[in-house]
Amino acid sequence: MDYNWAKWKGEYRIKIIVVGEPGVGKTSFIKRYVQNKFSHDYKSTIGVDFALKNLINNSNLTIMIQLWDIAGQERFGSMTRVYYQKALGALVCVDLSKKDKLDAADKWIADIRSKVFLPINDNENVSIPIFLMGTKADLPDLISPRNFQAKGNQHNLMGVARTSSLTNTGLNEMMLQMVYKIMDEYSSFADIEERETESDELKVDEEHIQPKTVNSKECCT
Ligand SMILES: Nc1nc2c(ncn2[C@@H]2O[C@H](COP(=O)(O)OP(=O)(O)O)[C@@H](O)[C@H]2O)c(=O)[nH]1
Ligand SMILES: [Mg+2]
Repeated sequence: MDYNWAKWKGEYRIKIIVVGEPGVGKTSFIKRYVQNKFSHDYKSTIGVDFALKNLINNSNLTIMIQLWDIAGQERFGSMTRVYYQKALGALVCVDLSKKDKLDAADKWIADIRSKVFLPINDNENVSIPIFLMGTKADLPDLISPRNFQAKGNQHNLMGVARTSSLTNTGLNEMMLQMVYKIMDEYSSFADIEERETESDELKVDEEHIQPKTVNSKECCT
């Protein structure tokens, strides 16, 4: 795929949430992609954590990816709304070496689609883009590419990718593809400058409130 990043200028931040059953390799993916490290030790994640990576960083354009790891909450099969808040994309992870676990993707996709929306105009919300991420492609006896793609089609997902964090296969291409599509369709939600303008408006409101407080103090001493 060809990418033409030059069509955007400015500073963008994209929150992407990473979900899926315990042990599928979510934390390993984030570690590999952001720090280029891999470990075989299984440590379940405690607490919501996120990692930042600059995908593009030149004088005209900065695209920062914020990858949110799950908080051990994956045990409950769904996540809190806070975790999903302001996400612009989701990676639903399934372990390619567990043929009977492909359907676990269904409930994660349903959970995301019931909890997070992008208001594209005054009366229309859309669900965020979702990628189906197959993990551990280095192992034998994998879910077939055909069945895997069929799962993506069944849910009308933005894309599917077969990856391995152990061998660092497919991760960069998957992220480029996903972020490019998010920028193409939803860059206004990722634009940091637009977001700062929003918070400036909030500050103005606070200033309106402050003088009242001062007045009331003056009145009563
Ligand atoms: N063979 C192989 N093992 C992996 C891969 N990614 C993760 N693992 C292993 O799978 C286990 C669970 O990984 P982890 O990232 O903690 O899963 P999480 O619970 O989804 O965060 C660990 O023992 C990892 O070393 C991979 O690409 N290939
Ligand atoms: Mg984890």
